[in-house]
Amino acid sequence: LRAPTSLTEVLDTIERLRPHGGDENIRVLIIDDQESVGQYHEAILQSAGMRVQRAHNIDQLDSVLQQFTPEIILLDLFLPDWSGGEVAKALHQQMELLDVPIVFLSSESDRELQLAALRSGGDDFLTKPIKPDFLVDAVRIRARRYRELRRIMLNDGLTSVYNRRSILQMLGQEMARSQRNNTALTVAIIDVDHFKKVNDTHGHLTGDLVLKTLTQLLKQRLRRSDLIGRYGGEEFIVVLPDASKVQALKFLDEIRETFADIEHLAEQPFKITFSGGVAEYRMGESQRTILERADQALYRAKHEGRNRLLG
Ligand code: GH3
Ligand code: MG
Ligand code: MG
Ligand code: MG
Repeated sequence: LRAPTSLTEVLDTIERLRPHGGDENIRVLIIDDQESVGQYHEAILQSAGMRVQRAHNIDQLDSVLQQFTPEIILLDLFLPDWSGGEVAKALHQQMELLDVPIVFLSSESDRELQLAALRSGGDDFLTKPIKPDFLVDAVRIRARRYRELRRIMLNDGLTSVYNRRSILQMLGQEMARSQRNNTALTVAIIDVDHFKKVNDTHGHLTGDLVLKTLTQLLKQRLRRSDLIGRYGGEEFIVVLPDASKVQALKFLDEIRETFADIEHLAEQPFKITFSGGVAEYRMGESQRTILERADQALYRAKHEGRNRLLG
């Protein structure tokens, strides 16, 4: 194994790698029992602008994964208490890491043993020692592809908010968290009023733009921890952790007013509104129940004249 290089060599490497990175903050997890090796790889990847966390044993791995979601994992094959293959299998069994690329980084040069490791669930095999710029490129290419696929998988194609499947999954996670920490959680269903008329009068492309404007406004105005997803057609789910029903109604009502004032561009500019139903999570209730309650509130909001939020 190549020992950590001289300072000049490290600085040279940093200089060479700088032009590419810095902007994308790729999250890399390095699992290697040898701390110095992990540190060396970390220094290389950090100098290319990546965010790196290291684990040198199984306890560290557990605690790192509790607060860090890697976009690629570099995994040593030879570890004192566990084999890299077993670790790869265990990692891929976790929901969050189901499809994260796992790249073995090992001095093993025997092709048969490399293949055996890959069969256990790794995606690729790189051999140590590895050239710094090769390591950076190998990591960057795979992590970018993972990030892109994940974006397509989780987001709605038109509005870029979460799609139905992912917002529902996240709602489930937030409900569990709320229950665990005994904190408030409120869910809203928002539905554009008389949206069919926009399509009929101004065309579908204009309708699409209205949906994009609405989601952009929601993204701008809501807090970072709030989650927005497309439930269906012109219906959106907003998940507001740590917000009571009263607080959520207040946030969303300001957004409702702003939206109602927007002049949408078309041959004949027009205004449009939305209605919403809000429900605060009751400990232990099912996802289906809370969504039903929000939907019933939405139904009342429509019934009572639209352009309003009820809970
Ligand atoms: P209400 O106030 O009762 O909600 O009336 P509405 O017209 O908004 O509701 P309705 O469910 O009758 O119509 C929803 C329309 O949304 C019908 C559908 O064509 C349109 N729609 C659904 N998804 C899209 C989309 O992605 N783009 C566009 N332009 N229209 C969409
Ligand atoms: Mg090792
Ligand atoms: Mg609707
Ligand atoms: Mg509607």
